[in-house]
Amino acid sequence: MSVDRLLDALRAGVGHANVLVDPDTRAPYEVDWTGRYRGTALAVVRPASTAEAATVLRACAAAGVAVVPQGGNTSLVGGSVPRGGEIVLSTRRLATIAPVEHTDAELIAGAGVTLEQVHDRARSLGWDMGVDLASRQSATIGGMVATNAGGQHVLRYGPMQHQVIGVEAVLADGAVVGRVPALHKDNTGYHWDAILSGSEGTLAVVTRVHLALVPALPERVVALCGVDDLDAALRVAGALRRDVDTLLALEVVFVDGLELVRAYAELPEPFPTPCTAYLVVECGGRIGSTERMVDALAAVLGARPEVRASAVASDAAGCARLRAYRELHTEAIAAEGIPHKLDVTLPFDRLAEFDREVRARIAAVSPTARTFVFGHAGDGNLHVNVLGPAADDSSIDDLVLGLAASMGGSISAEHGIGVAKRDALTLSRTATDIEAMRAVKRALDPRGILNPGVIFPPAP
Ligand code: 2HG
Ligand code: ZN
Repeated sequence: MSVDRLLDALRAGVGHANVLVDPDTRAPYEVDWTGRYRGTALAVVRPASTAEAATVLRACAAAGVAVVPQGGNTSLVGGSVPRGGEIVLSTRRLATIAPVEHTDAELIAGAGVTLEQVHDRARSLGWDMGVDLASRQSATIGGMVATNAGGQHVLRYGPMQHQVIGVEAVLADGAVVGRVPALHKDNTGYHWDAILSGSEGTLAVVTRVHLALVPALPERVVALCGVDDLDAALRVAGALRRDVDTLLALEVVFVDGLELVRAYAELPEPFPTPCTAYLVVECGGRIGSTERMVDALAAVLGARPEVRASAVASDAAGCARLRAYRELHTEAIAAEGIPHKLDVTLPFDRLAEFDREVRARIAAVSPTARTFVFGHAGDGNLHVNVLGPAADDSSIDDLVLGLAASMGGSISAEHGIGVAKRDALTLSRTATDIEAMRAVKRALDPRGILNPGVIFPPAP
């Protein structure tokens, strides 16, 4: 099929206005959030229903043209932008949120519904969504399932996969699989939500998701606590995990990142004397639980010799002010340049050693590089952001991922593999694992149409 015939078939499927070929209208879909990954698409196609998405995939399969599924385009590993010549299938018009009969503890969200829209709807029903991310205004539910997104509340509720009751998705040949609404217990063979979780658009395009909500915890308490190093932060975190049963998040930042955020957002110095590392702790509870949460936090923080200074807030504005020291890291770093973003997990007992070692090794090979480390202390997940090296220089990425793997860690805790880490996949998965994953890919997408180049290096 010629390109013109493909574009005609796509226009017939989704309407003329939803096939974007003009370079200016395509442009925002062709570059990732960090500016590090970009490519030219043949067109951007915006289906508004599962049936339209199936038509798009059937037409692309017939033409042998690759498809890059894209939701909110918040991937940090280059997994949602074209490499060159593909059709970008934007899920943004799959934007319906529907209730589930007989319960308000669940929702059915189109793939293009944003996380913030799910939060708002869930909260209006007296419930909440178990996943939260700084990119909540843009990140979409379909992409979050496909990447098994994590975020700040994994400690309490697990990653995106744990919030999913069922999915509906379109395979590369246009066949629709899965079941929405789904049943809570349905052990009838392979689970599409599990198969597609972490598939990063390489196996199918998620179109609708049946989500489980969590009970709303309207009262929040946030603490910021300064310590001497990551070892100390982890010891305090361990005590909080043991003794505070309302924990939602246990995050860590360091003084250099905190200073960057302070300059970026004009925030005050949190304590009279700066500390080397800071824990940001969030608790959530039902109405009437604030005092109990404050007391529980104060009891642990007051008893730990590692704590040099602490501040606790229980009003919304105060909580937001303390959270901002952590949450604004990504934005503040992006304002300085295009970062190399590495997202690793380490065994808890190697985290502090990794932090020391990674900074020293980066400084040794790239003395002008600026390294920022922050992350989800409760999950053993550190984000290493490096400013300085050219966007196409992968030596720092290789160094960080190699170090994490050599210390028993994973090269991706929550951001996925995308194109950024595909050459490092062998550091975290065995050759047998990778061949089995490739076999699944071949079975579901024999012509390799869906997101080629993501997760696996292109065939030589
Ligand atoms: C976070 O935890 C996100 O804030 C982004 O996963 C991390 O910018 C990053 O590297
Ligand atoms: Zn994160």
